[in-house]
Amino acid sequence: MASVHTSTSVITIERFIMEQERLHPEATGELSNLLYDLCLAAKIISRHVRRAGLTDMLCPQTSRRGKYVILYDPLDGSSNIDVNVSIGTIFSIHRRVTSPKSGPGLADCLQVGKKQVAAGYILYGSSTMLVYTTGQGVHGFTLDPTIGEFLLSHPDIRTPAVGKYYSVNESNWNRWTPAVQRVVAAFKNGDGRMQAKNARYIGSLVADFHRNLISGGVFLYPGDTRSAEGKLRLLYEAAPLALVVEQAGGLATDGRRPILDLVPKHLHQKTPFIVGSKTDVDFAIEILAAEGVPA
Ligand code: FDP
Repeated sequence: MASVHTSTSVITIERFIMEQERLHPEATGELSNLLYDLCLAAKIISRHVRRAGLTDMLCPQTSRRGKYVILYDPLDGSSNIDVNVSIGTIFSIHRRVTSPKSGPGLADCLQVGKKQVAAGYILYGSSTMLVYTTGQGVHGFTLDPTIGEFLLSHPDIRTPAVGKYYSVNESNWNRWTPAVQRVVAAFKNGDGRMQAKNARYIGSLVADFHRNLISGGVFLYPGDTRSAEGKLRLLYEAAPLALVVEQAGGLATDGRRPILDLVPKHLHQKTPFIVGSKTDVDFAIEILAAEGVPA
């Protein structure tokens, strides 16, 4: 992790971004400005989520010119809004490949995950947290509602190599391949070198991912007989969380290939997604490979 200058124990996200920018003399400040805008968006969405008044939220329709594109899922886990369960926002930032003098195009968005310049999420839970990476570790900030600032609360997050939890929607069991069933059964019951894990499934990707990132765990949304590619979207769900988890020492795969190596063909493309603690994801990859079938 790049070192951050601190003269006080409280570091706001604005100051953190500014200090990180200073470490890159070539920076124009455009990425920092985008991150500041994201913080503001996070505060606005958080306020709306807390008031459960989502009807008047604005989504800018105009595309501006600039060096970057941002892909985001503004409210992931939306089926949980009405029942007061944690939800989140996921974002992914790419450097544009088309000319910044013209408006952004599809080619700017359809880039392989490892080319992301920044990615992260905002979790609207018991507190609001913003967790992000620019490729130099993963840092978490908690919104202090009394002053309206995100404060650095989780510097340089590292995820445990072996997880306590497995997170999967087990109601899909009968639709999975035997290989996926073996993987989940091993997480559930233990299997030689794999100790049995505890189950935790909120059904809100950001919340499930965040818990596993901090406490250690593996989240799975494999393909099934209804949808071979599963449910989750590559560009604005799987890829940004894959960058975060890898920066924290974990792994993300579609069962055969690293998520960050997948070349997207469509904006809303889905992908099977297995993500979390390195040893657990490696274990899943090994079983799936041995059985020769995709997740
Ligand atoms: P939701 O449909 O509530 O928006 O991709 C969306 C998502 O939630 C994820 O946040 C969550 O992990 C997953 O779908 C839950 O899907 P299942 O209900 O099929 O388990």
